[in-house]
Amino acid sequence: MQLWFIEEQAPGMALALKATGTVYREKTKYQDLTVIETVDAGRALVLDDCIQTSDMDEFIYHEMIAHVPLCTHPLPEKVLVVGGGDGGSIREILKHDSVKEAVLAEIDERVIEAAKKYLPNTSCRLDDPRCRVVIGDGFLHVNTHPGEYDVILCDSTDPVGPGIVLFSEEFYQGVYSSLKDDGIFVAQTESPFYYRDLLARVSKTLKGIFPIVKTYVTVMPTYPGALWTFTLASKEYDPVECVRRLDLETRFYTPELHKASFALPRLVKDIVGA
Ligand code: AG3
Repeated sequence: MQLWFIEEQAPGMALALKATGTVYREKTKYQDLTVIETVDAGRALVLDDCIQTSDMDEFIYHEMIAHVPLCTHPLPEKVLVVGGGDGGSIREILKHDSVKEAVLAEIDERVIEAAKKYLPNTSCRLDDPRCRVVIGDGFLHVNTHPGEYDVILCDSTDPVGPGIVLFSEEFYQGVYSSLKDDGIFVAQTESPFYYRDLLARVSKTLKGIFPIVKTYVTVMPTYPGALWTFTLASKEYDPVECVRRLDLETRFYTPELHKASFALPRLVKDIVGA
């Protein structure tokens, strides 16, 4: 018998991963949470039928969401992750010695617990003394912590369910106020093929709030369309001009790739008006 996990990524496209079974499944207060064991991609975390991380490629996403802003900022000491309950972003952030505190504001405690138990490679730094976990609404958090953070990452799900508010102008205003005067924000902004309008809207909205807004791209084999975007918004430092060369242990990120990832395909330039 063959077992396949299939994510219907778009009405006419699906990604299938051959699986050996379901490791864990739970309906949390917010979403359907499943951990599967796959043949080629290792363990994968699936929320509401959407793959969030897999052992095969999570390092690409987490290194790119974390090291691009953290190597742009000259001295990141206090960092916030909104969402990101699997812990992958925290693991990367804590590779930076300058970071004194990494706060994780995750609304769904069950994601954290499941990741700790079933995705040890990703969640491995969640119990680090420099990491503080806040179970709660990231929207509320940024609106109640003015001027606190050097860097804020929005490591959200797709803009459906609990993640939808994290793509709103009101949230971005909160992020701006929660950053210090030279702070940097990065959000995962989905596939340019399947979330074209969202990417355009996020870029436009952030440009109305921050002086420097740039989109960068990477490849994510298990995500819809495989070409993935992040949007960086900065109060002072330009992510293409300022790239600190740190001795980080990475598998994907390099200082050269940092710069190169801002060289956009025409398709993406057209969407974000670059
Ligand atoms: N967050 C973005 C996942 C988007 C994937 N979408 C999908 N499979 N339809 C990832 C969280 C990792 N910390």
